[in-house]
Amino acid sequence: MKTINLTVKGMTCGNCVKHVDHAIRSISGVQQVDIDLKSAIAVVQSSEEATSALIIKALNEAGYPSMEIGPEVKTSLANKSCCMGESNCCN
Ligand SMILES: [Cu+2]
Repeated sequence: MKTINLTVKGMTCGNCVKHVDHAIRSISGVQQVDIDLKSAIAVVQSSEEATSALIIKALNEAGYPSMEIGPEVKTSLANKSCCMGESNCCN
């Protein structure tokens, strides 16, 4: 098992989170996906089979450009999303 941390652009509501979750889980080898909407970060637990390149490609195709980040970037990105948990910001 390994952990892949990603920033995901374009998530503005719970539906986006579902789409991103679904896109990531479609990659074989992915075991668990945790997505934080506010900080625009997805944390993926997977086997070696699932690479960050495959996940990023799937997310790009789903319309959510993403980038792999190290675990240390997580905190500095917190609270920088435009939406901050509002429910209707996806228009
Ligand atoms: Cu949305």
